[in-house]
Amino acid sequence: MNKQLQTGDALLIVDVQNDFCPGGKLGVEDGDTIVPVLNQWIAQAETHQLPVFASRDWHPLGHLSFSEQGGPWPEHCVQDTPGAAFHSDLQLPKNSILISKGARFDKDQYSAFDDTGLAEELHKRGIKRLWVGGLAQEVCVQATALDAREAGFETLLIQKATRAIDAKDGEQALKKMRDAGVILQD
Ligand code: VGL
Ligand code: ZN
Repeated sequence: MNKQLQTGDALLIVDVQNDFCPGGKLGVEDGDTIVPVLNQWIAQAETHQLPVFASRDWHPLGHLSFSEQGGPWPEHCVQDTPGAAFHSDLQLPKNSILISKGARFDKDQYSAFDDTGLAEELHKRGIKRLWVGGLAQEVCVQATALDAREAGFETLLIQKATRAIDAKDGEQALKKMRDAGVILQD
């Protein structure tokens, strides 16, 4: 399936955390079904000694994105809570590079590129192409993939490795990503 991985590629796994999986505070239907798929891609990345980047939504208590604070979402992914932990079946390599986001007091960060320095780090490592998967398809995955294109990376969305909160929004997100030059990989 993924023998396409080559030098200059990296895997970018977006927010595969308990709160975005069934039973979580902002659970995506079948969100956990992407975990075994991602594990196969992780194994391939390791075989080819390619870097694995993993972002996590990492909010302080009382974050402005929470409905109690007037934001759009129920409280989720609070720092150091079980809901903010990566899904326990996700086999992240020990040398994965973590990107924490959503800890700012002035704005939310849906994209793993939003004021995190990620684009610079990827350029520094000679990464040209990104394989993206994770949760949720129409929120942080979309924002991340669009920013990846903007930053000049060839970007592939692993469709079997992402799920949407809402099916219609997910479809719209796919269209937006495709229009921006993201390759939808099945
Ligand atoms: C996300 C909603 C709120 C995501 C993060 O990771 O897709 N969605 N915060
Ligand atoms: Zn969030």
